[in-house]
Amino acid sequence: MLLTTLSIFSFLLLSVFAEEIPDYFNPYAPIFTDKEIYTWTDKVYITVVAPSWNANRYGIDSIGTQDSHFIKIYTAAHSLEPYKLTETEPNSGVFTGEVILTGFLHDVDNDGKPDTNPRTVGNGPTNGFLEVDRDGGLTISFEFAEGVVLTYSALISWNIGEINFGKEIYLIGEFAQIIIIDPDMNLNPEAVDQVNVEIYSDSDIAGILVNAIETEEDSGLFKASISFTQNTVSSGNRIFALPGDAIYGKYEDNTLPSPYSIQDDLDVKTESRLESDVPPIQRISHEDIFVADSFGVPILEPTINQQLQIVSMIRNNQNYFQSFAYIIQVKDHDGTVVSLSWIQGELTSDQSLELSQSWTPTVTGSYIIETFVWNSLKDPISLSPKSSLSYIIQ
Ligand SMILES: [Ca+2]
Ligand SMILES: [Ca+2]
Ligand SMILES: [Ca+2]
Ligand SMILES: [Ca+2]
Repeated sequence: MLLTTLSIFSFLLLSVFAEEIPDYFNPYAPIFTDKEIYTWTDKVYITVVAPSWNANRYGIDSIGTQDSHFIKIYTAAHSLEPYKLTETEPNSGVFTGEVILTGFLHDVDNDGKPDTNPRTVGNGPTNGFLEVDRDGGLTISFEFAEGVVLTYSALISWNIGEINFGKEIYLIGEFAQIIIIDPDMNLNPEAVDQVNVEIYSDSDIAGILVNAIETEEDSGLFKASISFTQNTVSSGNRIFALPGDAIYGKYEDNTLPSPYSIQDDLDVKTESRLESDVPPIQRISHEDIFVADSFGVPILEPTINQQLQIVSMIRNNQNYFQSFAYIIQVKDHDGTVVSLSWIQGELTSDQSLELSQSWTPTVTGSYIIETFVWNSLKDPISLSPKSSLSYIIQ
């Protein structure tokens, strides 16, 4: 049978070479792979265009295992030979196969244990495994005809991982998506892999460790969904974060390309922000101010040298903590500020708070009392509309 096939092949080859042959018979370019650069654990799809090896137009032929016409798939240190490729259709003359690269022993998540299973085994067309190094290449050779060996090489390299949040800003109540792209962590191209990612916030620097799951068996793209809490501690995929916090994602890449060393690692980081779903100006409500005595009894006709309390009530309209700076400013009829003071503090979820500040007028006349609620004195954002009230001091 083998002899028959070979003799038919020889005949075809001779007759083909006897004529001026079309380009696709060019023996120096018929081996292809699906990529030019592979990572250490990729699946490699191989195609060889060899119409002259289509011995039977009505049946599926194969190449690579016939004596002295072996296909060899190899690196500097490891080799699969012979390796069979099979015809895609009975009369295509196109032969394909797959090989899974298995890398070398290496700890990819820094837990002290290697995470790969390097092995070199298989005879094709789809059952091959081949150990490869971080750098260097992979070569496929095919002894196409007596003394004519075709070779094709692809490169192997690790990649620097990327990390991103799905959005630049998240609102309270939304889920955040963290995305890590590192083809080197697609350790098994036929199964869903996962990577670890650290998530932390300004309010919880310790943060959480989250598993990001590969989106498909062979994608090298990993995702995790994160929720935010303002009322409970961080746990699982839930991170404690307050509005205004930066949210951080950090991936430790232990598979770095040259010139990094194989043992090097690199923290790859990204940042997003959590914002309140309540517009800033509505976050705190602010009741009308009034002037009272030290017992809180309103004074309708204040007089000079009387110690007055400027009283108001503020309320947090959010179900989480809010820091504030409450500013009280008194201006005389010329617009000159005669008293300026502030109170800084924090409101818990939906908390109401009565605030009072004393003022003792020393000159008769008309005054305007104004109050403002900001988030802080340093980086002020108004959390409530300004309140003002006119008084005549007698
Ligand atoms: Ca055929
Ligand atoms: Ca490990
Ligand atoms: Ca995978
Ligand atoms: Ca990597």
